[in-house]
Order: sequence, then C-alpha cells, then structure tokens
Amino acid sequence: MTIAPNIPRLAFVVSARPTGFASVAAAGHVDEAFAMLSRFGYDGIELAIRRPREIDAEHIRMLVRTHSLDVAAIGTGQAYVDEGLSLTHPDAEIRRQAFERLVEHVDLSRALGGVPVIIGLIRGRSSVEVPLGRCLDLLRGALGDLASRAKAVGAGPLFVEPINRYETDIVPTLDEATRLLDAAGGTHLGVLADLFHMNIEEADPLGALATHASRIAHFHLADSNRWAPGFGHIDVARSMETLYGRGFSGWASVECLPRPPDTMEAAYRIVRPFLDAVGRKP
Ligand code: LER
Ligand code: MN
Repeated sequence: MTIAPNIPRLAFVVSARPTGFASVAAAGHVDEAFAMLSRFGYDGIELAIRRPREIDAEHIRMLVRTHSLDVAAIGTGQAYVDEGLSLTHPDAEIRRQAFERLVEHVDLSRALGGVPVIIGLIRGRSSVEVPLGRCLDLLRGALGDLASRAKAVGAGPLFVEPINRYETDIVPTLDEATRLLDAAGGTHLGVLADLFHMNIEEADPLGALATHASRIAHFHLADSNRWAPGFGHIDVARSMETLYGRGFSGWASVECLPRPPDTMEAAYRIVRPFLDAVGRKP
C-alpha cells in the first residue's frame, strides 16, 4: 500500500469500558491503550464512551500529557447498543434520556478541552410508530439544540456519521448527512466519513469523498470487512488521497474489529503495515 499524503493526525478507536459493540478494540484498558498507541506512532485515541459520568476527565487529561496522545473524538453509540437509548425512540422518555446522555458527552468534551462528539448509532432507527420523516425531524431538532449548547459551553462540535443500512436506516450517505446538517443550522456541526459504511451505501465512494470533502470533519478508516486497512478490498490509499488531496486536515481514526486473532494487541499489530505505509515508526 502506498499513501502519498502525510497524515497529520492519526488515531485509533478504543472503548473506555467493556461493550457489546464489536468494532472497537481495547475495551476497558484505557491506560494500556494510551501507552500502546503512543508507542505505535499514533497521534491520538478516539474514546467510545457509554456513560460519561463514569469517566474521570482528570485521569484522561493526565494520560494525554503522559503519552503525548490527544483525544481525537468521543463516540456515543454504546448508549444505544448497550442500553437502547436513542433520539428517535417511540417512547418520549427514552428520547429524553438519550438527549440527556449526549449532554453528558458534551460536558465531557468540554472537560477534555473541546474534543468533537460523534452522533452515530444513538440516533436510533425508524419504526412503525416513528417513521423516517419524523426521525429526521427529531434528529434535526436534537442536533440543533445540542450544537448550540456545545458551542455555548466551549465543548467540541458534533459530527454526524452516515452508517450502513444494517445498523440504521437514518442518514446512510454523506449527501444525506450534509443536508441534515444544513437543516439543523450548520454551525458547530460536521460530517464523519467512515470508509466501511461508505463501501456499503455510497454508489461512488471516491466521488462522494470528493464532492463532500469540504464538509467532512473526521474520517474513520477500516477495510470492507472492517478489518484493519489493507486487509479487505477497499482502496484505502486512494480514498485517503482523494480526501487529503482536497485539503482535509481533521483526524483519521482507525476503527476496526479486534481480529484476527481476537486480541487487543493483535488488533494493533495488524495495523502495523498500514502505519509503515504512512511513514509511522514505533
Ligand atoms: C461508529 O463509528 C460506527 O462506525 C458504527 O458502526 C457504530 O456506531
Ligand atoms: Mn465509524
């Protein structure tokens, strides 16, 4: 794999606690993850966090200082995967709890110096009670409110991640994400492009990256099978060239399954050829 552009900010996604969400490694071993990722040559760590109140922000800040590894973003989907909270749930009380949980994520973002907060699976999915159009209305309202709040308190922006149809039917493409952001007011909001989801949903993934490059604020790297870049059939190098060649300067976070084999350390090791290709030495 040859990748021309220098990647200024490369991170790896880990879960702060054990989770049912399979696509993140290092569940529950945050201290070790910081140390290993730093050794491997990463610039940052992306933290998937179910309950922000369980997280000691001062401890995370200490790890950031100790390992010179920034927090690239906070993922929120575990509140949906592990607890069923969603912004489009038929029960208004559950929708309220999902919103309040995201307020906690926003508060943690502020405590960590304004890192972005990702709106992925916590948007939920449509149902007979809440059809797609109503879901989009609910999501637009929640995003507008959360973004205003995040901006007011000095927290980071919210990044909406298009996700494939097997996980949600709300906002599967970059095009739909940009339209949702425009409808929600546009400020303190960005789009997260995830190559794994794009490979399923975009008619022309490279074209979509090119068209929406100016709106893409964050990048998730995985191959077609959600293994590390280079282990499936996505042309990850070309995808990166397409985005970076258009001035993208945000974080790219590797978000891959912790296999093969099924250990956290192996998950880091299989990323090694990719790190070599982008000029990172341990
Ligand atoms: C998270 O970044 C993701 O890609 C989804 O599959 C689940 O939230
Ligand atoms: Mn992702």
